[in-house]
Amino acid sequence: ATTTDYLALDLGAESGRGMLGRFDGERIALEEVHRFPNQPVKLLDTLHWDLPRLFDDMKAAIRKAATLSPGATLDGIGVDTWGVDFGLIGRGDTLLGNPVHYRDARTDGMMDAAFAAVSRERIYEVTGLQFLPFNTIFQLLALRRAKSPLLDVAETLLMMPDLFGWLLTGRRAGERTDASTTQLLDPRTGAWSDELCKALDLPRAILPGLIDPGTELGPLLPSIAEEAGLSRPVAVIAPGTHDTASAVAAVPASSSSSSAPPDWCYLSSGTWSLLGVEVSQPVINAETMRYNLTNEGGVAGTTRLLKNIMGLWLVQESRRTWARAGREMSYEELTARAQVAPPFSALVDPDDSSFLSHGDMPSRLAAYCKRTNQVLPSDEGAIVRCCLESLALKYRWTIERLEGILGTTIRTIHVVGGGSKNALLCQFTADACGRPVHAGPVEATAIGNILMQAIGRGKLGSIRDLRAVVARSFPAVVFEPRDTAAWDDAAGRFAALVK
Ligand code: LFR
Repeated sequence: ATTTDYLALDLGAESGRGMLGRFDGERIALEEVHRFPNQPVKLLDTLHWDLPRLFDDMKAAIRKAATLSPGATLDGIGVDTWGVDFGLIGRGDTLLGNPVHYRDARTDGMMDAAFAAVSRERIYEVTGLQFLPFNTIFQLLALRRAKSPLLDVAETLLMMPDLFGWLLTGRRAGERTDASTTQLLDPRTGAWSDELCKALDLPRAILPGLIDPGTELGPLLPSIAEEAGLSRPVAVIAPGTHDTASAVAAVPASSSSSSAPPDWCYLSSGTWSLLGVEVSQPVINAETMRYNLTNEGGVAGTTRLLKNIMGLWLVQESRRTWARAGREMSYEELTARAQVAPPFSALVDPDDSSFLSHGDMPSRLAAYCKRTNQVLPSDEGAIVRCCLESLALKYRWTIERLEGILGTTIRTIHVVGGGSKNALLCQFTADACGRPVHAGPVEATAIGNILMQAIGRGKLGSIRDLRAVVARSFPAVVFEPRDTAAWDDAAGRFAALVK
């Protein structure tokens, strides 16, 4: 069989990477061609993404991929990023400012402002999306309330991956999986919600036309192709452009049947921990609202019923705090110290809103512990251990809620993404949840991106085939549960913390 070559441009909140995937019809071989930091920039009081820098790094990745692929050709290029953030485009292809970081404080108070115009229940009923203060809907409301001039002149809103797609091709389109993170899309009709736009006075006309994952956006602009040294035109294909959609597409499980919920869950583990189940229809009811579960759009018409759990952000931001104070440590070193720290000294609900923004994380963890009559030890190992144990306990809590809502039993946890490399967290997860953890692949997001391009090009048939390719190419590492009694005790303590 002929092999085909695809480039995934996968941008995460901490770093981006260009991954070249060579697909021979059976297996995929992956090569990292370029890795680059993603450093937000504060301008006056607002935290921005550094779009020009990131785009330049994407072009560097294309250049390197062209050098590595035989004949300097590619069969596709696809972009995925985190959700909710966007850029605005005005007349004559004018980019209106740099996109703002979802952790920026501009959305403070916006959820309540929205609920004054349309009830929380109604927003949930229409969108099925969990309430996170940074959802696009609240960012747009913040712009409106600040009387931003941008909204007066914007022609088109493009989500981050669509924005890069536009810079690569000149075409404006909204890919569905990322559109589903806005809280402005009705998952039942698949259309933008006129009702919510009207109720909140948001400009419905700037929301783009929608395309499905696997759609060719257009050819790479000739000037970029030439700059990269590509020998012939390359198609830019929209994968599941929301990183979580791509990551879950590449979970090496047997695909869900079309009706019954599957007996496995996924945990896409990176800056965030996205834990949930793949379902065939959105599940929107009083319980999913109560537990703030979300229904995000997946590839091939699937829905991800999941919870956003604060994730390794707790450790990443602690590490940055220590580094600023001159105590620089690698993740490996921090994890090794956590491993030998005493168990269950203090527990936190990782999703406490005080942990959301940038800044001194250890102090916020300590303040949380104080508020809940616990003492957080001051050494780094104990703090990281507290974060990892608390995450594992929140995973258990979430799985139990999902099982109750779906009336199903979850037997296996598939952990994908960077966090699947953290053996301590994987073991904690298996122990806390009393279920085996199948860890890997680490680069699930890039793999899902690449194989969705292959589907778009007709080289692969279905999501089931896609997952079989992943399972053949990347054997999982299995962590069996042990030591579950100690975790049962901790789970009792933990439950009291979660409101
Ligand atoms: C993960 C992710 C989550 C989304 C968060 C913010 O990278 O895309 O799915 O809730 O980032 O956009």
